[in-house]
Amino acid sequence: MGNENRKFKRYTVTSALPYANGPLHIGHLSGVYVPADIYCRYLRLKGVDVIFIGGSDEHGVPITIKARQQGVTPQAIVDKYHKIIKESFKKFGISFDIYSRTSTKIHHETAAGFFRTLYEKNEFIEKTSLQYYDEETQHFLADRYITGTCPHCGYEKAYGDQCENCGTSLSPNELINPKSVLSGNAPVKKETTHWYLPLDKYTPWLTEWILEGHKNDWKTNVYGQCKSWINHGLQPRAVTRDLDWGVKVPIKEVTGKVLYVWFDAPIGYISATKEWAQQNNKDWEPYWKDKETKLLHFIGKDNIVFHCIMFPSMLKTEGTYIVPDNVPANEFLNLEGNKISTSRNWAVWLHEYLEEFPDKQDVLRYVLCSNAPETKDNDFTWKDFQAKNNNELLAIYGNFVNRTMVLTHKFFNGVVPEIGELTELDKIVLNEIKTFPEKISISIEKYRFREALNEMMNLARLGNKYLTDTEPWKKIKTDEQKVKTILNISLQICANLSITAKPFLPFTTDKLIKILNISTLKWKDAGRTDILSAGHNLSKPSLLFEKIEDAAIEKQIQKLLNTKKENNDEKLKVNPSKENIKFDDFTKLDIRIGTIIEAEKVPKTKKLLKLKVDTGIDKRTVVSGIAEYYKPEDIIGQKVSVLINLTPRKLKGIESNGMILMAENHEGKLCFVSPTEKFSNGSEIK
Ligand code: B3M
Ligand code: ZN
Repeated sequence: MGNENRKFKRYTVTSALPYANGPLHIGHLSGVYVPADIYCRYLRLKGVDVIFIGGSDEHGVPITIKARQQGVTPQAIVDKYHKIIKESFKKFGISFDIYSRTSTKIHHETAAGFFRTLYEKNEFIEKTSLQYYDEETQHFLADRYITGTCPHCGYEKAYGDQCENCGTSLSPNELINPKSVLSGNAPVKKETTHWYLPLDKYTPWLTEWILEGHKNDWKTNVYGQCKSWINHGLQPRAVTRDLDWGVKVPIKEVTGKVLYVWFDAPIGYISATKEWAQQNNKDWEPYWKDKETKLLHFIGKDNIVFHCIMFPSMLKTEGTYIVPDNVPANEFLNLEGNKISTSRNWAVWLHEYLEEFPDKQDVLRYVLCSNAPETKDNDFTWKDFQAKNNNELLAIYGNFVNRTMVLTHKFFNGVVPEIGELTELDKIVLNEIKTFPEKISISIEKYRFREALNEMMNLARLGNKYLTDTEPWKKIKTDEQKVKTILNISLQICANLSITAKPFLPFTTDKLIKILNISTLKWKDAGRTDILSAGHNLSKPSLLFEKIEDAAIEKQIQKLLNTKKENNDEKLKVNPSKENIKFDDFTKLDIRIGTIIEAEKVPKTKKLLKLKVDTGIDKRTVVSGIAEYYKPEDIIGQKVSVLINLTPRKLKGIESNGMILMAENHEGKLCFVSPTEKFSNGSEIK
């Protein structure tokens, strides 16, 4: 039941609401906002009724943590970044119909109202359970307030909601050695009551709707993730938290609890629509409730489960809403071979880009679209950025338009010449022009924006080649009539480009429209070869693109090299000493010399080895996160220090009895702590 060919009355297009806890970088643009913007601009050119929604996500733990780190209020954080983010979007031409924020009154009311409806329909499970609590700071530790070792990959800095190393979603209870982010202490458990959305209950519907209904029209990466979630068995998800920043839980006797950020944030799309409707004297409801509306969510891959499983389940359960027709999620964009990272400052920040390359928004839009991580993670490099500008935008698109304009001004005073008798080549080119709009449409409507962009450029390539083949600058001496035809046809291609390139390169096409001295055309005009009539006056030509010199690129590369160096210097710093402990505390540790007698990899993990260690007392199993540094076959017979009285714990289903002591250097590399002489197993370390 793919909906690709269905006609819809209107479109509601949402793009993920970025957390207002930092500025935007190229990864944001490439994964979500450039594709969504292309799509909406295209629909508008077609005259379709579309609303394009954006806004800042201003709740959630990342924001309160940042506020705490900086010693300011969460409100101060979101006010600051909402402004910066909104400004960046505007400068890059992301053409939202509304860019809202989730701290608005209308959002708090809408989200609370949504919760209340489900609550009153008895859709939630109310459950009291033991949850981690930081006694020192008196906080329950949900989501990012708690870190520990990932039970799946052994990564030691996994969060309570997700392991950023292996991407698995987690709950705080799954973390090994949990620690409070607030005090650094090991948490205790304390009773608390929360409301859960019973996702398990919706499994039959989700199976039918996604797994059967969208097998063919959803992207493979999106479909695959949904399938894996559903097949692994969905669990009830808590939709409330013990926090004070967020939308208050709208139940009378409840205090100190807010809605889970992933419950309120997607409702932000609805609140923003309401706000837009109020401002524009429209009715918001058809955009969310009419079956003739196509609802689309543009997001990054880390948001798939929330937009494909959780939010649709909420909408469906509420009962009056439509569910998304598609969720065209992208993979991630890397930068110069490394994962973009805010904490390591490994990013190209949009506000910084604009300082270096003012007026080159379209160049970045172009590069990010042509390189978009549509089916797999992709890489942004400055060299590629330069090459795409110089060899494609400038050499093909810019060069073609410029040659056409300059020649028309030179030979015909900037007046569109008449088309005369046609050669075979002219006929072929005229026919070919007609084929582009449909090719581009098909790709855009399938969310294949790279392909669509390439087709658009093929139109410029066609024009460029036509000029090169026909050489009007030579023919002018012998056959002026022919030159008139050639330039007329070339100008029609320029006019076509002002339509077909508009979704991708809005700033450039605005310039082009001015140069051609025409008003904005509609998508239905694309393909026409009589857009510009003979006798029409063109404006003065001006360059659409400029060459980007090596020096500008070197500067950017150097900036990244400096970041790399700073990160390494940072790592070289030795960690400060921990708090003093009593000697008695130390003597509680029973550390012995042992020998590794067996070693094997734990399947499906990157870091774990299952070891058998002779401790002198017994031969026991210890699971250790050293697989990245040691091969199993190389460490048989290795003398090690083992903490033997650590409470046994299960790692990947294997009971681990103790811990091998390792030294860790500034690069995070591990090595054994072994005796310098042959010491027998069971020797005590004191
Ligand atoms: N703020 C997560 C993110 O920025 C989240 C998206 C919300 S969309 C409703 O990755
Ligand atoms: Zn992990």
